[in-house]
Amino acid sequence: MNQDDKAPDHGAQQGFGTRAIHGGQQHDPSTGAVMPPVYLTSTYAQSAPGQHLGYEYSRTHNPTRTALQNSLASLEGGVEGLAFASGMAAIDAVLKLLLPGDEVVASNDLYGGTYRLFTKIFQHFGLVFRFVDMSQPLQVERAVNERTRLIWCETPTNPMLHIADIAALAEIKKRSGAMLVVDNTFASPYVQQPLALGADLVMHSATKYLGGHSDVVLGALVAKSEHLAERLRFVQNASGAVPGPLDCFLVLRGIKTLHLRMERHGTNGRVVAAFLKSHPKVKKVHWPGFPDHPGHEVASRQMRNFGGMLSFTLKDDALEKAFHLVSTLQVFTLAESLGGVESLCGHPASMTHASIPREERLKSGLEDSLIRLSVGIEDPEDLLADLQQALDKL
Ligand code: P1T
Repeated sequence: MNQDDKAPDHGAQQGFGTRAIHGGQQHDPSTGAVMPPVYLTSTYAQSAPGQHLGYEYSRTHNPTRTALQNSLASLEGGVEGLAFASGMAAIDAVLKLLLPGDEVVASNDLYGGTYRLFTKIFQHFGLVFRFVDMSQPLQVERAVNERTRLIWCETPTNPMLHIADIAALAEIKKRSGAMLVVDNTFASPYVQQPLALGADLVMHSATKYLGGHSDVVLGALVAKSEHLAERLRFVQNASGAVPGPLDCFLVLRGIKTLHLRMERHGTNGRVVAAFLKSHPKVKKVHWPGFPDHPGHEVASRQMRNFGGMLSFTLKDDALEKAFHLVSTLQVFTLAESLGGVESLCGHPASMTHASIPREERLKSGLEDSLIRLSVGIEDPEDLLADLQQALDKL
């Protein structure tokens, strides 16, 4: 497989499931292996200086990574996919396209690590961040000025499940000349296609739904234009935060069942959300599938289903009760991360979002007692029974 070979164009016209399995893939030319070999090599022989088969050094290119990157491009409908050592490394690469004085308008509800990277690292290099409620396009419009280079959007957001209208943001970015990046981690490419809605770049923590089995940490970007892909490819190689070939293989294997898993995450998410909403000990459930969710209309338009993520608070808001609940669940494991086949629960204020100051968390509605669920693909009755037993013990 030559890294310059463009993946066979299985085409956006083929269905998502077919692309998840075949998109950008070719059988190994030397053996016919159906899955790409895990190329555990750091370097490649040259017959004379500069004479090689398209691969020189594995920071720059590795055939297993090429196979994954081609798959990512096919799934998101972009010109090129780029894989990174983690989701954070992918975000880091995007921010490195900017210069001191450039401004970023970002969602005020974001994964805690993204907020930390923005405010504790890139702010020190002279970038300016403006955090707004992206479910209100007017707030974005007001925050954008002639120095804005990037609009950074999570939708649905982590952990409040706020919904931003990607097509409306794309209109704003067109007028401003900024680049629109969508962190598509919570939705996955099966559920939401940001590039088709006008975004320039999609980012993923592939650690989550793309990998799908909680066994790998990896990040991804998919660019809509060749120009953007080229700039990011430069950063990927120059900074060097690339994933190893085994990790690329694991994500590629996960992707092959993405469509099936996301269907089940969606139906289980719906069942769990409805159960919690009707439970007398639950105060509020954040899930965009409810008709009374403020983002429901936009989510119905831009998402294929409402995914498997939700968050909720208990009545009387006692922090000890939230701690008790997450510690009493048995099928749901108390752990960071999301998007795997197994159900997880978490307490964002002390875990995934602890690096965001409390005043900032409260601005986006992230209360101290909020509980987040990543609903897996187990039998739904067992998930409900687990929640019931834990709520009964409060
Ligand atoms: O963990 P990593 O692969 O580096 O991805 C970072 C990241 C980026 N964007 C979103 C929306 C994320 O949720 C994450 C990682 N999130 C968790 C670990 C979590 O439990 O929320």
